[in-house]
Amino acid sequence: MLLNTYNPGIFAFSKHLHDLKFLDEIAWGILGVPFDSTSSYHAGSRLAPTLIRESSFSFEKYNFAFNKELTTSFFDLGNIDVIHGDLKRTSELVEDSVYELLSLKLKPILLGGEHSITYPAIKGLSNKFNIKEFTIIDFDAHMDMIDTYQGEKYSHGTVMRRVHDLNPKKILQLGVRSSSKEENDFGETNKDIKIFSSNDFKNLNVIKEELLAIEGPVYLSIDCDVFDPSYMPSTGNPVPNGIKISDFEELLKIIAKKDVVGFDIVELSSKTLGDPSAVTVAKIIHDFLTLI
Ligand SMILES: [Mn+2]
Repeated sequence: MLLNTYNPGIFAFSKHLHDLKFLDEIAWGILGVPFDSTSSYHAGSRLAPTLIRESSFSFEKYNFAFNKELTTSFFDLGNIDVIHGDLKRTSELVEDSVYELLSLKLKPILLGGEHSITYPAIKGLSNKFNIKEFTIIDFDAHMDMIDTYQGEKYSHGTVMRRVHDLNPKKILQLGVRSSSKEENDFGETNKDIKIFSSNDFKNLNVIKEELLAIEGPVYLSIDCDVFDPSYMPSTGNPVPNGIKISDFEELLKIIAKKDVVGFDIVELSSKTLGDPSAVTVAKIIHDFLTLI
């Protein structure tokens, strides 16, 4: 069997799996991770991969915002068969699945699920790439940098601290507007962490320059709570005063020119087909695949 997955539907415009064996270029592989067991407020992101895929069919192949058609090759491999309530075993499945994708010459796109899945995704990549050369770009309302959350080392609230333990070159956190004092102090004392708050988006050029200067492999993680709740109400831990979609699009144009080796979008929490938050997440994936 190809990966430990099942398929509840595919993302619009994805290629058929039987074309995989004819693939001679690098392409992208979509994996859903319907896991939300450590969610601390509005759980429900286990349904997000299905809602995102369903929403993806509302878009044209031509992407008006970027005057470009979606021509990137990608395959939707379905959902990882997660073990609800067991982050450790689910993380092992995510890490193994990401590594397996790489052996198929596919770069991972993970549809969360909660943010904790980013850590095993990056670990899976670190089996092939040198993690010390990685820049992690993390769009998030929260720092997720606390050492333990409710006594747990591994949780959606500690995920970027665990990623930091892996010693990437840099963690760039964009759109932050919520943290503990301990996390903020940790961010200020560690020079490999750089934070731009959502208020820093008033001067977007400074953030653009930071992104333009990135060299080496990039892992992009988008916690959809980075967006203002007016755009993205259906998320696990919404926080007022978030970033705008138009600002994000400007930054995505720069990020897409970098050597992005993996991408996840997490924390959509909804039960409603056609939820505008799910449509927005699907559009971000469509934009990413158009620009990359
Ligand atoms: Mn997060």
